[in-house]
Amino acid sequence: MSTPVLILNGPNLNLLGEREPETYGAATLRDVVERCSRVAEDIGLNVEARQSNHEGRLIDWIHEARTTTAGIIINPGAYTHTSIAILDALNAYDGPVIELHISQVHRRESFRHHSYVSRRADAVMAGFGVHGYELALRHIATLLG
Ligand code: CA2
Repeated sequence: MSTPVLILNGPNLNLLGEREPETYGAATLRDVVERCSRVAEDIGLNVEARQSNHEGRLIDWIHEARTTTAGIIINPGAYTHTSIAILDALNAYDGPVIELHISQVHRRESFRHHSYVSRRADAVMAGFGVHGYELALRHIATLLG
């Protein structure tokens, strides 16, 4: 088995598919993880998916990922726009990092236009809907060779 890619989702993303389908679509987080697992199998990757509503827990998982994962796909939720602590944790991570947003954040409120995480991310995706997770996985596969 290859070293896994971590798919990390931040606050409120556990509600995917339950609220605001016009912004975030109808798929649940479980659907997203299932699709990613299938894609990962096709392209010879392994995925591990985690979600938390707590900043510190996300940071602990990023620290743990330093020795256990080959790359990180992160949707930090609203912490994108507020968390220097998550940026610092990602700065201590050596593998590829892709920042992902389901919605096209630059078309939304101005407070969603700035991202701390983007200073570390090797690639940033926004507006691809939940399909973005699969695209990010394929991109990380090319980065990992
Ligand atoms: O577009 C994205 O993926 C976001 O990272 C989602 C965050 C938002 O704060 C960012 O600005 C952009 C919010 C996640 C909330 O997720 C929900 C999903 C379904 C229902 C309610 C909230």
